[in-house]
Amino acid sequence: MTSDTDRIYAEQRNIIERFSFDERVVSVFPDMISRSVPGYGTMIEMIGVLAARYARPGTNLYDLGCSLGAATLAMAALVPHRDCQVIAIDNSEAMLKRARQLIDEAAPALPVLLQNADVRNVSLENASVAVLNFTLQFLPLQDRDALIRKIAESLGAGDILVLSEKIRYEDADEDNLQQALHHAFKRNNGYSDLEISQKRTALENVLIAETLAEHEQRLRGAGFRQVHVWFRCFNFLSLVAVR
Ligand code: GEK
Repeated sequence: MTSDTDRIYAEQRNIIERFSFDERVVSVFPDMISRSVPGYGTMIEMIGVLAARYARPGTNLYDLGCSLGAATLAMAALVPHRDCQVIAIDNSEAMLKRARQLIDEAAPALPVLLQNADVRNVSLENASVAVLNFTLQFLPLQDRDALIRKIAESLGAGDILVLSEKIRYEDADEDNLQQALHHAFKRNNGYSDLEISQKRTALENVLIAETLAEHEQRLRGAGFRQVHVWFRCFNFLSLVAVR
C-alpha cells in the first residue's frame, strides 16, 4: 500500500487539535503507521499467518478498527478456507471509503464485508478469529472490559483474539527508556522532534496506553485461557489470546 508522505505535524502549530481519523490522516495513513509503529509490517503479515492457523471453516474473521484494511487483506490472502469471510469494521467514514477502493483493487480470494460502525455497538456472529490491531487503545478505559468480554463470548474454545497495542511500562525508568527508543525509531524514519512532540500532544487523552499486566488481567478475566506475547518492540506489542 503506497501513500503520500505524512507531514501533518511538520509545521509549528499554535493550536493542536485532538487527533482524529479524518481525510487528511487517511491520505497519509500507510506512511504514518509504518513510520510510527515499530514492526507494523511484520505484525500485519503475521496476523495473516495467525488467522490461517486458527480460522475454522465456515466462520467469520473480524478486523475491528480496520482502517484501510491491511490486516483484513493479510487474512484474506492466507486463510485457506474459501467459505470464511472477513468482516472489517471501522467508525471513520473516510477510512472505510479508501479501504473499499483498496480491497476492490486487491480482489482477495475471501469475501470482505466492510461495516461503518462503532466496535462497541456491533454483535459478532460465528467468529473464530478477532483482530484488534491498535484499536483498543483508542477506546475510553471504561469501555474496554465490555468489548473484550463480547469478543470472548463470541469465540469458541481454541479460537483467538489478536490484540496489538502501544503499552506503558509500570517501572518509570523502563517506561522512559522504551519511550526514548520509540522516539529514536521515529527520528530514524525522518520525523523531526517538532513533529514527534506535536503528534504526542494531539494523541493526549485520545490514545490511552495500559500496561501488559492490565491487558493480561482483562483478557483472562474475560475468559481467555492463554495469553501470550508473540511480538514486542519497544513500547508496542501484540498478544495472541486463546479462548
Ligand atoms: C491496521 N487496524 O492497519 N469503533 C470502530 N473503529 C474505531 C473506533 C471505534 N470505537 N475507535 C477507533 N477506531 C489498523 C490500524 S488505527 C491505529 C488501526 C492507529 C478506528 C479508527 O477510525 C482507526 O481507523 C483505527 O481504529 C485505529 O491494522 O492509527 O494507530
